[in-house]
Amino acid sequence: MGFGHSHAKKRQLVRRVRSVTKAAQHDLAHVEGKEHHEAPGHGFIPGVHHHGDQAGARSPLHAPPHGENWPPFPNLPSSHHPHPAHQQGYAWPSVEHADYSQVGHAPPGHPHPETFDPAIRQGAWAKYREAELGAKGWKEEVDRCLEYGLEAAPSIKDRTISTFARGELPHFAGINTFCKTHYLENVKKVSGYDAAVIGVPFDIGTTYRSGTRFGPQAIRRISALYGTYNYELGVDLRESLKWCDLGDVFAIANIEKGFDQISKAVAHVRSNGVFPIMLGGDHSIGYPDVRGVAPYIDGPVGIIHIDRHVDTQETDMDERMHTCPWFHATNIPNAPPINLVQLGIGGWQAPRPGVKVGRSRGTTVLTIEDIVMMGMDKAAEIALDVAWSNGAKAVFLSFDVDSLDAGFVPGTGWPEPGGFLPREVLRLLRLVAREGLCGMEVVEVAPQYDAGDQTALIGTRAIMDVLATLVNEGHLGTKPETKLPPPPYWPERRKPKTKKKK
Ligand SMILES: [Mn+2]
Repeated sequence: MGFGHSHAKKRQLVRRVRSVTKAAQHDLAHVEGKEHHEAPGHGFIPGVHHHGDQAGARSPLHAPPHGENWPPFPNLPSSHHPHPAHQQGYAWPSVEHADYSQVGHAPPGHPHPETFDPAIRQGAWAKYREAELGAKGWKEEVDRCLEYGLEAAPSIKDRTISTFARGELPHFAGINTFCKTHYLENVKKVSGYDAAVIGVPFDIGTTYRSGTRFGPQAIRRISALYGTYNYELGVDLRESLKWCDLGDVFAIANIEKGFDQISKAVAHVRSNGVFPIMLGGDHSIGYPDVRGVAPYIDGPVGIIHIDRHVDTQETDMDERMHTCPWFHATNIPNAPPINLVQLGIGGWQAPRPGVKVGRSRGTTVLTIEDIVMMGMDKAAEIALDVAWSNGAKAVFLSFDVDSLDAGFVPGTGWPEPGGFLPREVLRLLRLVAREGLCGMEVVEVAPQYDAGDQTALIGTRAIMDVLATLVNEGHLGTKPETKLPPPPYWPERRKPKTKKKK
């Protein structure tokens, strides 16, 4: 039955609609494509545009006009109803608008002129910032796509498109390097880049759910969703950063041999003066990652570790598992535990042996509640003060996706409720990256449990936001020049008195 009417009642309704006027009946018959007319030839012919066009000329098949209101939508924006000035199908010609592109310009009478002030609103700041970013990198990409991927078929109007997908577009096409950056097959050429992505498909350090060996694949796949430009951060990595994807480390299914392979790969990149970005992999890789970087830093290395778990015990189940990286990393001569700061710790997955190590070695631990109560900005300031204290010359960043609330990161080995919100941890990441980094890792993405790629997506986002910050703060790539005021909501850094010497 349905719709609250009996069948008989519904039939009456239909009849009433159909009998409004003769003209309406006629039009309805047209729409439904039914024979309905006494005049010979006045029938519906599929595929034939049978009513009047713009100029009023009528098809020979067409009988007299239907009245003043026919056709009903003469400017319908479709190729079915072409506009005389836009035969390709755009119904409305473009209109000349007043130009408000200069800083501080606002249309007269706008009720909130302060929304156009780049000094106080990120929305306005970013709009003007975009004009400063340039398009050289984009032009180079178009040239490369046309050279390697052939010019598009003649019917394609946009001549920047190639036949074979070789660049950012379409996002669903192409080979999944990280964010569609260059795959550098010959790693000996890495010195020509500012930053390099290293996949670390390793999960034999896991102590519950395995699966992080597929983390790099998952992060790369979902990274195809991203372009290189971020509105509110006012950066286009394509214009400001030379980066490449080195593919994956040949990870061995043995903890110690695996660590050796990872350290050698990371050391190769760092020793060439290139910023290494590791896609984990379980968190045991934190140790070989720092071991690959530290020898090339002329002084102490600080570690900023964002996680729900301290990961500072010596062994777990008799091996150096993913609960152990910072015990071993802080045994590296120039990675002292006094420079290790751990953010977001807490919950019911905290083996007590690691807590004891942190206590005796003097590491700095802030729980989620510490950070929520003091705010992200204050927590970041503490993290920077600790990591850069005592003459540290560089800082390594370790981001475990399980630092977020379990609801945001199902695709991980040890999800724990009560962690960061995405926007909290992204701000924290940007703030702790602002004084420069010597490398970073994103760990514990296990796509088998990832319902909609959202865990891999936050891993991707963490990398992108950190790279944007490093570029914007002048630590990596080329910082675009600017005439704008500093970005809103970016707190001034208060340096402690015991700050490193220049
Ligand atoms: Mn963790």
